[in-house]
Amino acid sequence: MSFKGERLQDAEEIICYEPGIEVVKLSSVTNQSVRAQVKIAPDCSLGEHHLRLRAATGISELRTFMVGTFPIIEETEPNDDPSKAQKIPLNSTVAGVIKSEDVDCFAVELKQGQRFSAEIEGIRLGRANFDPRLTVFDEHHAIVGDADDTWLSMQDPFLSFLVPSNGTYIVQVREVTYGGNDNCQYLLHMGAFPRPGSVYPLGGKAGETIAFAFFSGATGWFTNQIKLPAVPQNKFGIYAELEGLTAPSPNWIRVSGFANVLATAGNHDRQHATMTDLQPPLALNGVLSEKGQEDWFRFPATKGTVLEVKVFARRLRSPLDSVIEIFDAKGQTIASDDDAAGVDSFLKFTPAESTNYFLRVRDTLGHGGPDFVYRVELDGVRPLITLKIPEVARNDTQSRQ
Ligand SMILES: [Ca+2]
Ligand SMILES: [Ca+2]
Ligand SMILES: [Ca+2]
Repeated sequence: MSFKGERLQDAEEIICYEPGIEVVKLSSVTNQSVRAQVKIAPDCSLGEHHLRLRAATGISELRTFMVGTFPIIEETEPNDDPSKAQKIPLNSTVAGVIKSEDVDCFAVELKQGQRFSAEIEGIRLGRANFDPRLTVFDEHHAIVGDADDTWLSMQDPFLSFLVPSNGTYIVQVREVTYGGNDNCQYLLHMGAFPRPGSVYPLGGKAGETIAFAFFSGATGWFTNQIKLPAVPQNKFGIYAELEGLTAPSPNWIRVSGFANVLATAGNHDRQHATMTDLQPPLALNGVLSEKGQEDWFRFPATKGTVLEVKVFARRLRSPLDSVIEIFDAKGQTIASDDDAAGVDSFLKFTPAESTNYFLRVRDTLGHGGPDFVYRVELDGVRPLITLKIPEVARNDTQSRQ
């Protein structure tokens, strides 16, 4: 691990904010660079870890370090031309940089019918405003896969497909407009791992073990049993596992203090609404898997007790642009919303009677698909204090006026 910067000559310590990374020693400390030997524990949590360098005369801004499951291979230039592609074994992570007008090519040997996934972590490393693009070519220079941005990982692309025929494939990384600089660092994961774009349900009750179903075109749906943390969390990353391999980055869910209600098959009109007798707070979960689909739920509410109805879809990287409506027991609309929380919907209503109410969920443009997952939380109004610190930079949590 190396740190680069200014006035580092009296560095004394690396402060790690999460467990699992042990600093064995600091070496070759100069005023502009510090190298460290670190040991990562086998049970170290995957994903982003947060570090600071402490020197005798000050402390650095926060920096991030990603922990993954694959061995890291450094990119070697020249690799711009496919004929110079660097050979990479499957289930490896390449650490590279895209400089101005740079193109990086890697060669992988693939067998017909096997699953091949490639995923870039670029913008998510938080080093630069980097917009990577990922393209895979076969031996005849025909494009087999091409991705720029994704719902799950935003500007970072991934691909996952079943290999059409045996051969040497070229995996190409570049900046989408052929820009780049020394800070456009990336991790490129390549292998047979699963790369689901969506997970269902989008949350669960704190402390419970829940069956989460992951989906990608290359795997179909598959299920993992995952134990949720004991305390509610607004956004929690879960890593899909299939055939002993783990996805390189998480899918995002909610960990709540209340139970799930799952959509029942065919709940696409009021007569076939998914019915629950659970009183709120609760979470309604479903997938708008077909174009034009709408999902209906029936739930009880208490006269005069204000309810907040919050959709979590786009915030958790679902492509869904939700619209919700609340109907009373007679079928009259009493509240509706489209975009009160970004493109996610939010509304408050006060039940006039203690009776059953209906909720309808749909996509604003009638889109649908296996990744159009949603979660609607029905909760009472709770007192809340929010503290906001002006964001100076993504990785700077120190106060600065
Ligand atoms: Ca290159
Ligand atoms: Ca992109
Ligand atoms: Ca909306």
